[in-house]
Amino acid sequence: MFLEQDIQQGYVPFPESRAKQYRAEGCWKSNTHFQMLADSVSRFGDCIAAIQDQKQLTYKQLYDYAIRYGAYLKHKGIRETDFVLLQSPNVIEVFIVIFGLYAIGARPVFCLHGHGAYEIENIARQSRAVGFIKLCGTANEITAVDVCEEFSVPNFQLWFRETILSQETIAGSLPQLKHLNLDTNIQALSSSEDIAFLQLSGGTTGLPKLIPRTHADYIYSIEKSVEVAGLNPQTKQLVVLPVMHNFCMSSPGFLGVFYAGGTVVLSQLTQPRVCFELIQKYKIEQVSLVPAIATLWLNAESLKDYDLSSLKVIQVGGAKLLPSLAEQIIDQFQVKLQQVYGMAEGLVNFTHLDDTNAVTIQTQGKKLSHLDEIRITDHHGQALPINAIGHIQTRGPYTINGYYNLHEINRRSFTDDGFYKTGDIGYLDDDLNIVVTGREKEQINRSGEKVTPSEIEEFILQYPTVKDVCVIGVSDEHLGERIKAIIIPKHEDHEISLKNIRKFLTGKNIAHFKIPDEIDVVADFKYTHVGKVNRQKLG
Ligand code: OOB
Repeated sequence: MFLEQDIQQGYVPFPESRAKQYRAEGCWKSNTHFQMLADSVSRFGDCIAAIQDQKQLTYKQLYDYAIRYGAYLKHKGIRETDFVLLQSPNVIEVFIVIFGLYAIGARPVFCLHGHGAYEIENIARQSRAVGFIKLCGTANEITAVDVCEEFSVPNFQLWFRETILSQETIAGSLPQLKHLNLDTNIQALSSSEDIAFLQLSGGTTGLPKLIPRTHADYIYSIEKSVEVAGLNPQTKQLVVLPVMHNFCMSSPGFLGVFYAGGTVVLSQLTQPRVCFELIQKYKIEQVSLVPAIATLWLNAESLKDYDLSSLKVIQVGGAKLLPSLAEQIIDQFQVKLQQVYGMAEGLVNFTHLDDTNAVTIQTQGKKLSHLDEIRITDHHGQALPINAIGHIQTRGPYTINGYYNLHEINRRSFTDDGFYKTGDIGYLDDDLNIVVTGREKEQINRSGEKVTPSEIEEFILQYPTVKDVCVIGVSDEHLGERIKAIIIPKHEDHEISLKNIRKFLTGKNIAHFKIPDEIDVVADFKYTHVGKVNRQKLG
C-alpha cells in the first residue's frame, strides 16, 4: 500500500510477472516481520528468545517490550513508513528496538557498528531518514550521534542515544519501557510486499548503497535458511558477527532462530576465550563465522581448555574459505561445516548438512530457492556452460531489482532482464554447486567487511604531504585481507607514518574498519604496460 510512495523515491519493484509467480508458488506470504514475531510468541511465548550477559528475554517479553518501545518512538514523532537509522553493538536491547520499529511500521536502516559520522551522514541523506537510534556500549562513548548532530540533512532531526550497560537490567538501560501510560494500540498498516528495511551494501562505489528488502522476500529467505541450516526450537545459536550484518541476521541468523523458536546468545567480542566460555556455558549448537574469526578460534591456545562438544554446525561465509581452513574446522571442532555464500542484495547459497566433505570443503553450495536463477557469463554477458568460469549474475524471489534511489548505479549493476551483477567470479559444477573463485571489481574483504580502495585513497590524498596513494588488500592470516596504503610523498624528505595517517583518517570520522593496517612509502608505483598502476605488483 505504500509502494507508490517508495517508487517515487527511487525503489525498483519486482516486475509483476515474476511477483505473480513468487506469490503463486507460496514463496511470498502475507506476514510482516512483526507478525512473524507474533507468530513465534503464540508458539514459544515463555521460551527464552535471547540472552546477553545477565539479561534475557522470553519471546513474550521481547514482543511486549517492542510494543512499548514502538509506542515511545511514535510518541516522539516517528511515523509509519519513516526510515530510521539504527546502529548498535551486539546487545540484547537491539532486538527490542528493531521490533519496536517494525511494530509501528517504521523502517530501520541497518548501519554497521563500525560506521563513522561520515558514512552515517551519507546514509541519512540517501535514505531520507528522519532520525537515528544509536545504542552505545558505554556512557561516555563519543559516537557518530555526537558528531552528527551538526548534520544538515533535510528531515533528519530525531536523535535517540541509548546507553546500554551490560550489568543493568533491560528496563534500566531502556528506561522508556517503563512508560506504561503510552498508547500501545499501534497497529501498523504495512503490507508484506512493502519495503521492510534498508540494508547496506559493502559496495564497490565507495559509500554504502541502500538495499531495500521487503517483508515477504526477506521472510522467505529466512524460512528457507532455517530449513537448510536445520534450526528448531532447541537450537542455541551464538551471535558473534555484527548483528546488523545480513549473514547473522537472516542466513539463518538470529531471525532464523526467532522464526524457529530457539535461543540466541549474543557476544560483543570475537575473542576465543569469551566465545568459548559462552559456547560451553550455554551448550551452543550453531554459530556463523567469517573465515578470519574461524582462523582466530582455531589458533587459540585456549581451545583445549573448553568443552565445545555441544557445537554441531559452524557456518562460514562472507569471504572465501580456503579448503585447508575448511578441513581444519571440521577436524578440530568436530562439527558439520556449512559454507554460506551470500550477499545483502539477496541470493544466498549453502552447502547442505548431508553433503560429502569434498563438496563442503571445495564449494559454496547450492542456491537457497528453486526459483533463484544463477547464470555465469562472459565479458559480453553471454551465458557460459557448466564448469566454465565467469561472472556470477542472479535474480530471484529475494534478490533486489535495484538499489534504493540510485538510478545511475542501477544501470551498471543490473542487466536489462533484471539480473544483479554480483561482481563475483566463479562457476557452477556438475551438481550445480557454486564455486566462487574471485572478484571482478576492486574490493578489499577485511574480515568480511567490504572496503573500496578508491574511497580510502581519496581521503589519504587530503593528507598535506601525500602526493599520490594506492590502497590495496594484502593477504593476511588472521583478517583474510588487510588494508595497505602505498604512498608517494610530495617531497622525499617528508616523513609519513602509519600512526599519523591513522590519526588523520580517524579525524575524518570514517568507519574504523576502513583505516589502513599498514603503509609503505615509495618513490613511485609499478605500472602495467598500458600505464595503469599495477595493483598486483604493489603488495
Ligand atoms: C555477505 O554479504 P555482503 O553483502 O557483506 O557481501 C557480499 C559479498 C559477495 O558478493 C562476495 O564477494 C563475498 O561477499 N562473499 C563471499 C562468500 N560470502 C560472501 N566470497 C566467497 N565465499 C563466500 N562464502 O557477505 C553475506 C550475506 C549473507 C550470507 C553470507 C554472507
